[in-house]
Amino acid sequence: SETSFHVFISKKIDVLPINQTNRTLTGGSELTRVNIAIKNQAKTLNQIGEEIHLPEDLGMHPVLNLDVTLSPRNPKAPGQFGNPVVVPFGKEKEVKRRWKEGNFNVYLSDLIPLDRAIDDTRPSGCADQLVHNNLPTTSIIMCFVDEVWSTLLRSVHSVLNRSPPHLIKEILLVDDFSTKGYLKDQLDKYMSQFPKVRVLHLKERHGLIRARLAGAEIATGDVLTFLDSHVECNVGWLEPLLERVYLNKKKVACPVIEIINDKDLSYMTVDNFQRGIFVWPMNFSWKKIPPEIIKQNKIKETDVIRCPVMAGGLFSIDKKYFFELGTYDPGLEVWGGENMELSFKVWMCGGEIEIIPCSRVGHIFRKDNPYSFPENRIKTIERNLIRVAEVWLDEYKELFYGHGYHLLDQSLNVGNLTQQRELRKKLGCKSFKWYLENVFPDIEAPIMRASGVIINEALGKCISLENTTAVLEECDGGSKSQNFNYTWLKLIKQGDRCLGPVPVVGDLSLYPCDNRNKRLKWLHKLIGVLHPEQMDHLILEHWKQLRCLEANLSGKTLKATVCDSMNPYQKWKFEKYYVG
Ligand code: LR7
Ligand code: MN
Repeated sequence: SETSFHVFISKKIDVLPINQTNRTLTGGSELTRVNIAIKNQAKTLNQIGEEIHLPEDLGMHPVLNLDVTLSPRNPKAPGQFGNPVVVPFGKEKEVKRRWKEGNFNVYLSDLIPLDRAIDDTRPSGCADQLVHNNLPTTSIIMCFVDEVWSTLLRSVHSVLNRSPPHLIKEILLVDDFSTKGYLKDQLDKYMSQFPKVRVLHLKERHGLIRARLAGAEIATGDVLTFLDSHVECNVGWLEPLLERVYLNKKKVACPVIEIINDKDLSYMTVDNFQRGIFVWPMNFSWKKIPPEIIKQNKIKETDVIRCPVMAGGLFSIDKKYFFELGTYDPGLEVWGGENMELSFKVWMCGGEIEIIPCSRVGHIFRKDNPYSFPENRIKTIERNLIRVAEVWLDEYKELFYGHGYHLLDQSLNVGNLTQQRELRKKLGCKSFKWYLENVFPDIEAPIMRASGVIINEALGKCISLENTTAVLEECDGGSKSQNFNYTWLKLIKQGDRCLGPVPVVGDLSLYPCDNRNKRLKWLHKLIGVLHPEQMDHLILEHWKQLRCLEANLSGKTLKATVCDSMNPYQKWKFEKYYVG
């Protein structure tokens, strides 16, 4: 379009920042040739460092650095400028007593101004980046349950104080059936002084996922911006997020999440070069971009960072796109997993998740949820994750269950998944394998734990299948009947059948595989990974007695029998082990 600068770098489409002072576009580091359309005129950047001068009127302006807190009424007030606050002498008991109201230093939060100033922590260059004049408007959606009064208010004030008013369509505060009196009777009154703030009181506990959806349903802005209810938005935070969504409505833009310390309420910046990732069994984590990669690719502090998953709480998404994607799975309860679900959905169905370094928002990180879960906390989160795994992970759900082994055994009722699976089909989303290869290629995700022939220590012979009976033979890696896969769910597979003992007799045979059948599961401690020369038992844990796979002295047959830790006829090794 006339005013956007889509830059085509081979197949990737990205957007180059425009230098505002001399209005130039410069070819970046990894580009060889870049075609740009400016006001419908094609121009080409042929090499790194080459510049294109832009026309006078781009329909853009430098980010509005609005911050009404910059000359605070009371610069000496505790916590001003994001400084740490010291607990006054003699108040330690009160601090302790009030801590559990929010699982952070509630006493100090009440002490610091609701509109305190914080440092501008943006990397240099952010303040003069250009954004479009016609950015979409946004609805801010903040849901909360029993949030502390001063942090909730500080969150709202930080939005009002540091956002361009014309871009805020409304601020929706969704009260997820709080029990605290002040959130019922005082909040509406306090917020009535701000025409843009609306409070929605839910009639029953929805959990954060459905509470956000309740907000999204009534939102009237073009973009939805979700925030937690204990944040402080920093100067210039909003426009860079909306700019990304404006450039491409399938971009989901997240701010850099900075830290409001739970003990002294100080505002602390964080390392820019981090991606949001997950570790099995699907726990969110940050991963540093290695310095050599930063150097190699000349990644700048202001460069957008593409993330396999988002942290969850803070992001802007085009409203129409959010609904096209089918929002969140409304079957997710209370807390957890929804960030995985939305991230997989966005990437696999054609969108992108980005962290925008020029947008920064502080968040109080706490050790524990300060509110109650209607049902068991751990079970609730696990149930959510199982729903996500069952809909999005394809064959990789074995890794999920393999790392959270108990998840497979649970008699948890995860509810109906038909709708979610159909949605994925309808949207024509890509496979989880595609996601891993293209979005998260640095994850260690081998589908098998070990594979190839299975060698016996005493005999140096390998397990082979004659029809469906297991026997021993001279090893031959090329032989199909000697090749097995050892899966995350502890099955020893050949094709789609699994090795298991014949009841009572103990001979080995092939059975139809069943991920939940404990009687087919072999524990193998995989010391082969660390010491390739060592071998270990293959143990059936779930028979009346522990059973180990043993080669017969004759060197022909094998059986599952009483374990003997020293016996080399009971020690085995797979040809190849995978780390993951
Ligand atoms: O039942 C509930 N109803 C609610 O309205 C439970 C919670 N909530 C509200 C709650 O008041 C808060 O405003 O939902 C918001 C998030 O809950 P938190 O603050 O207890 O969550 P968190 O900050 O510990 O956890 C992160 O992961 C969650 C997983 O479901 C959500 O996605 C949170 O939004 C998310 N927070 C962030 O991404 C901030 C940075 C954390 C990191 C890394
Ligand atoms: Mn939070």
